[in-house]
Amino acid sequence: MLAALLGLSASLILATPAQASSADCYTSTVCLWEHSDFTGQLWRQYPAQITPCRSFVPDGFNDEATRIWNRSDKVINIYEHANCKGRGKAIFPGEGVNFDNTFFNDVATSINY
Ligand SMILES: [Ca+2]
Repeated sequence: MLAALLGLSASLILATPAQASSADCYTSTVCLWEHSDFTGQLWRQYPAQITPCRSFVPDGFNDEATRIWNRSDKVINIYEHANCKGRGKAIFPGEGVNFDNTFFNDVATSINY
């Protein structure tokens, strides 16, 4: 089951801006949107794909995230720098956070759990 999910999600890292909405954040994934209203570019992965640390740079999503929704059962951490360094923020299972007007708006560069 997990292998099937991983294979499927490889093509689902980024949705096109015209498609992105909260409905595109699937059960058990971690989703980040470019804008606070769930629009713009969407980055989406399963927790197994962000360990031990995943950078947003190769995904074209560096310093873009403004909203996060953690639909996984893991505590997710985002970081201001690559290699999961710098200031971090924990996002708990089921938690959604809007980074507008916070330090983390357009700052996240890497993620892990
Ligand atoms: Ca943004």
